[in-house]
Amino acid sequence: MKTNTIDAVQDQFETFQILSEDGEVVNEAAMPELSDEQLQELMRRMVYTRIWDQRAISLNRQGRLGFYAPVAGQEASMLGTQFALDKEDWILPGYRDIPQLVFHGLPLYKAFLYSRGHFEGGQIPEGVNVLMPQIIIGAQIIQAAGFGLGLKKKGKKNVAITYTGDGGASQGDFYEGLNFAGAYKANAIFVVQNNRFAISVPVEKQSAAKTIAQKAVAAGIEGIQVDGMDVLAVYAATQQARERAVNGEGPTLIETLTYRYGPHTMAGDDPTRYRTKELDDEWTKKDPLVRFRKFLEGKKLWSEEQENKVVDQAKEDIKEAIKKADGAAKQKVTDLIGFMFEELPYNLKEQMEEYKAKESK
Ligand SMILES: Cc1ncc(C[n+]2csc(CCOP(=O)(O)OP(=O)(O)O)c2C)c(N)n1
Ligand SMILES: [Mg+2]
Repeated sequence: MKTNTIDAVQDQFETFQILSEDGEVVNEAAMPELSDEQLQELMRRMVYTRIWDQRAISLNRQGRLGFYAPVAGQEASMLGTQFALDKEDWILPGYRDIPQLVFHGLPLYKAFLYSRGHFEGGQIPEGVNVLMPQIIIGAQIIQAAGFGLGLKKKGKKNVAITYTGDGGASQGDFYEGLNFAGAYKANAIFVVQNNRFAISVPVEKQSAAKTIAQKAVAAGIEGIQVDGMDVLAVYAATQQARERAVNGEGPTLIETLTYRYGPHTMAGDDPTRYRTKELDDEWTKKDPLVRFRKFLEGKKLWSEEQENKVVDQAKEDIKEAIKKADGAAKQKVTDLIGFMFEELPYNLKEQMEEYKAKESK
């Protein structure tokens, strides 16, 4: 009797890579068809996001932003996936996935208002196909399965893409969502950004599985593990997953191997308590910006001058966006109550009256 199916399955999940850590092409056959301008745009977005992350961290320390989950290190995973989407595709993010929303059309000042817990940060402009970030770990997986089924039933050639972390892949919702999406061949893409830690818990302690990608097998869907520091590999894997989904071939689970250079959030965790310097150093060498910059420089598509231009632009945009966020009307209790229900229940009607009276004083 043979029961060693685990090895047979998980050994198939090799890490898909196009660029080596030195920016050399190691998989020419998988190279996506991107124009020089598109390649430069990918780099621009990653540099922009790195600067924005640095500014967001210092604005948070100054008390000028609220909740913030740093993204440095994860730019290729975030922006490589988003770059493969159509404007009409839908993004169902987690709390760290703000860059994808902004590059899908959410104005930057709204991202800042979201960070401040201001309701305007949650009001998505018409035509921007994103949902608000989910804080409940794994909840968006089930929503994406349903959303993807909805798109399919409407005959849309579009996908719902959702993001969670390695920790999210340990949740019940994750398995339920994948299974449902597989059963109904929903137009969905599930991205697990495996940054190796769920706050302080290492991925090795969360699961006996060698990869998260292999969890696709039990749901009967496609699964791939990608080098999440290689923006071209991430892009190519997402583009393929998208093609399959819109052609009725069902969902895909994409695991990106990545790392967050900063803390979990700005609420006060100290990564030195749960990560070694050796591990940090190992992943610093894999920096997605350094790798892609080397690749582009080799093709004479990127220069210090271009980089500086992006840095200046990012700083300028952030200044403008913060100014705009500062200009938002002060949030009132009646705003919060008013947005909760279309028809207020009696107890909230009472509270509404009470606060209206207080606020008018
Ligand atoms: C259902 C639920 N349980 C616990 C938490 C608290 N919590 C917030 S973030 C987090 C870790 C998530 O780790 P991971 O999925 O790897 O995502 P990452 O933050 O690393 O991107 C936990 C446990 C939560 N928000 N929701
Ligand atoms: Mg994680």
